[in-house]
Amino acid sequence: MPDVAQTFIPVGPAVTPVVWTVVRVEALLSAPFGDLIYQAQQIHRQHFAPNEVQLSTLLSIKTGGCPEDCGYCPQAARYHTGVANEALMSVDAVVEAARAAKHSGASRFCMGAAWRGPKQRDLDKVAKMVREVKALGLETCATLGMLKAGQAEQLKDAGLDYYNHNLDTDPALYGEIITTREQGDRLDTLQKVRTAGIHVCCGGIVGMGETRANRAALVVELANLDPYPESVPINNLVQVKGTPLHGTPELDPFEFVRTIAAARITMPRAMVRLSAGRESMSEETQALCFLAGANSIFYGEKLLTTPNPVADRDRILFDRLGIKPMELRKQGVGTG
Ligand code: SAM
Ligand code: DTB
Ligand code: SF4
Repeated sequence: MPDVAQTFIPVGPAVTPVVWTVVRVEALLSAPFGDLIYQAQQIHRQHFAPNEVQLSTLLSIKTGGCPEDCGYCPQAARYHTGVANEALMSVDAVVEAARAAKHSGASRFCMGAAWRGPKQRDLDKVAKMVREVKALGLETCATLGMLKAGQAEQLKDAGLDYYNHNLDTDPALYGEIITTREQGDRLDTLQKVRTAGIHVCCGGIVGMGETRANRAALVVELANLDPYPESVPINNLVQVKGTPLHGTPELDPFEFVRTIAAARITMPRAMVRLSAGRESMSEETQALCFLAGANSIFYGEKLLTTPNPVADRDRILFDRLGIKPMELRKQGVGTG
């Protein structure tokens, strides 16, 4: 296994670039579990306080009826999943939910919409939401699909800190999971987000029937973005009846933990988020994810449309593990 810890020379805000290869990351993923976790934990401690985890709360501001065909997603109109198609929420209702999230302890509020991309009229309303949520003293994040020219700048002006746009899977598998867009479209939007000066939140989903080599390829693609994303959500597929991926054999939890470790090692300064899939994950697996370098979670009883552990359950888990919620000032994005 390459001694990755030695290849990173932290030099202030930038890090000496390293080009990752699938062979190299597959070697990481295939290392003895203890060696991999030890290395990830060492790198984690070089860059972060070891027992702090950041809390993001999600809200689906526009649910269901999406024209895309993502094989994992309960919100695609073409699948019969029982998710009702709802209009874009009012600004007041979103701000109320953000206030409740802050009260419950979240530091970042992420607004998600089931769109291929936002229409201009809708984006104007989302910009108002961002402005008001930011004014509450929360970090803001939005995930609205593909952006057109000027839209990222509009969101930045409104105070958007992060834009979530996932690469989702190995580029070689992309066309088997989504046919209504190409991964290159995602890269275009990510570039627009970067150019507008918004932090990038970009990760993917595992547990979709992929191989270890596919997971390595996803991690490589994320880590070789220049610069790599500030936030990296690693989702375990939430299987929803009616979606094409329902019934996929479950991923070995240790493979999930390995993927987190590989993300931490290859993107040492990123916030690595243990994202979807916690509802059906044991506390022990979650603890291993934190040990492997995960330092962020989605917090609150719902993701977008599917369940997530209730806040009390997470508070108890944090107490048992001696983990504290990360304070906003340590997360690299000011609220001013
Ligand atoms: N429509 C926008 C888009 O696709 O970028 C924003 C919302 S979309 C629901 C955000 C992300 O949620 C997707 O990129 C995918 O990674 C994740 N996601 C969707 N369904 C999921 C599932 N069943 N399990 C895990 N992650 C899922
Ligand atoms: C991300 O990577 N995971 C979140 C967030 N970004 C938007 C979404 C998970 C969605 C899980 C399925 C659902 O609840 O609809
Ligand atoms: Fe639509 Fe996003 Fe779901 Fe794909 S993941 S179907 S784009 S809401």
